[in-house]
Amino acid sequence: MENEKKREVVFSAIQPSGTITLGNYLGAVRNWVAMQEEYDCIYALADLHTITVKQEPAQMRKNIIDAYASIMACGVDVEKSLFFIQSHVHTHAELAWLLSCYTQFGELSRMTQFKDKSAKHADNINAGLFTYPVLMAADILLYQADKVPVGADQKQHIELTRDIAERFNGRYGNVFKVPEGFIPKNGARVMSLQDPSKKMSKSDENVNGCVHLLDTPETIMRKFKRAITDSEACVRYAEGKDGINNLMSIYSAVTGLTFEQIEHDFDGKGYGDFKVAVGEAVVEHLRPIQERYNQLVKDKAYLEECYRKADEIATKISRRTVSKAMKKIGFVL
Ligand code: ATP
Ligand code: LTN
Repeated sequence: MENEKKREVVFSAIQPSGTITLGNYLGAVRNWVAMQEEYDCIYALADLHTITVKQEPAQMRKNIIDAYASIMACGVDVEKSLFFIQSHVHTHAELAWLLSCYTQFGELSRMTQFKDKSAKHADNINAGLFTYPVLMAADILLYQADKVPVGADQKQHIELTRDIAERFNGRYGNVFKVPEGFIPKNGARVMSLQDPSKKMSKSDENVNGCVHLLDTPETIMRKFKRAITDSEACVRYAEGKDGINNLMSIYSAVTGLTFEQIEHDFDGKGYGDFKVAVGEAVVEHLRPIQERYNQLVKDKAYLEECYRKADEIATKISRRTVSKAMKKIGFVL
């Protein structure tokens, strides 16, 4: 028999902190789907991460199930990949504690997401918000992941994960695989439609800035028609044209057209026509995802069957890494 090459492991996660956005989809989830063919993929709903900001219990329960169904609707296939719920797999919290003792206060203080989120939630700068990247490092290192598909905003957290892994390995020998981030060329940083200097975010206070995967076609069209642009009225990609650059990136990501082709197709046309075209392309791209979502979310028993199965397998795989790390540290197992 031919010696089959072992496939590389991919790990990523998303917080079920609200409905999934076009930014989450183009920056991360779309790549999760594409990578399933070539890699052994492991994906999680990072529900433990969400409580670093205030959550309302009933809404949180709904968000978790909705996010699970949404990600499946995007094309994460539970027959090909593991897709589990972080809090059900207890090794995540365990390894996070261990790794927190190998992470420096100074390193965590430099994380820009912590600085941004503590400015935004000044009344609740809890220890979890600060140690958030350690839990994320644990998520990744538990599965000995080679590649981590994320949007550009997570680059700093991936570098920290590598530093923690290298530090631990330096002291105890080869315990963790040192992972690499996988950031897409197009779509890595989808910006707010209302303030193109800020990333599109689930928690944007201006609802028109953010397109959600499950927005109705009318809502999507309205948000794109109102998108902030500039006064040049010429569809071309250039420095200082953040609004148009963002719309061109979105259009390119959903149609596969290059920037040159887009500039050519819209030569002589105004921003009004372009915004309608981008809106329509996004509506069409999301239509099959929304249809699948509407079917999946009706069958709660099936969703539960899927995550319970994955939770169990993830527990088994990740337990091996925790045991190895604990043994090396000096715990009596
Ligand atoms: P929150 O607004 O609650 O902080 P978030 O929308 O920033 O959440 P996460 O759930 O933490 O996102 O991120 C899931 C994935 O989506 C990550 O890989 C992240 O890099 C990616 N992502 C988030 N926002 C964008 C964006 N605007 N453009 C591209 N990728 C994004
Ligand atoms: N922090 C991530 C979500 C996340 C994640 C992970 C991403 C939690 N654990 C592990 C990749 C790998 C975010 O996108 N804000």
